[in-house]
Amino acid sequence: MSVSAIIPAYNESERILRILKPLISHRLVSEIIVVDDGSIDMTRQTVKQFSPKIRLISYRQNKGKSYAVSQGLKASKNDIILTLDADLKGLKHKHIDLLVKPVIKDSCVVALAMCLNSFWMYKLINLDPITGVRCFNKKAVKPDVSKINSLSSFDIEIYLNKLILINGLSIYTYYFNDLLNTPKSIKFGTFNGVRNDIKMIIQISKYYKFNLLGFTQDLYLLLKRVKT
Ligand SMILES: Nc1nc2c(ncn2[C@@H]2O[C@H](COP(=O)(O)OP(=O)(O)OP(=O)(O)O)[C@@H](O)[C@H]2O)c(=O)[nH]1
Ligand SMILES: [Mg+2]
Repeated sequence: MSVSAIIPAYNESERILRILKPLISHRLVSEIIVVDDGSIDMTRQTVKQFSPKIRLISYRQNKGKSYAVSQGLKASKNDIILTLDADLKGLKHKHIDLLVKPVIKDSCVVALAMCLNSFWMYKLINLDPITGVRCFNKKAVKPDVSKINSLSSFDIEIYLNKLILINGLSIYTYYFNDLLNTPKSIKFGTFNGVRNDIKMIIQISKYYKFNLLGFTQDLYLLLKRVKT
């Protein structure tokens, strides 16, 4: 059983090699798909130069993270999918092993990662519902690519969580205290970073029709699916 890694990337040329290196040398990862989401930096060239083995999907217009992941899902050849943010710092084989192996063993398991700088409350409850670092079996989760295309940029994780609940899957969570997710404020500057964070919160709230109870309810149901 091998794994397709999907990496949505928007202006990540300075960071993306940090995750491509451990991925390309991992024996269980047979396909790496980078979706260059209309980047205006050198992301495309950086990936191309790094290795011809990487499948690069590139388009001019920025369409948001959800759309980028949907394109990766559509193109992926394997059932086991590992999604990763392009801006992770410290990714190692051991992290990939921990996320991928339980899903290879059991298709009804979804593995979710937490980074050192994940939101403190998520660390407290041992579940980051909006983590972009996750592994799942495409056949068990059954994502509808056309549905994802119509989601807002940062709704993809919430949508995948709904499918975990609908399909009665189990969750394994992993806390990696040596893995970091680069915050938007570092990538885009404080002003644009905060603006993007607010945009993300509004998009997720809209998904729940501004009903905080809906989000909390899903979180509670997801927590009940967590296996220790
Ligand atoms: N911000 C943003 N990221 C995108 C987009 N399309 C793809 N991505 C990728 O989606 C991943 C996550 O984006 P981030 O902006 O870091 O969002 P996040 O990790 O959820 O939030 P932070 O905690 O601020 O890091 C990265 O690999 C981005 O390159 C887009 O349109 N906007
Ligand atoms: Mg980030």
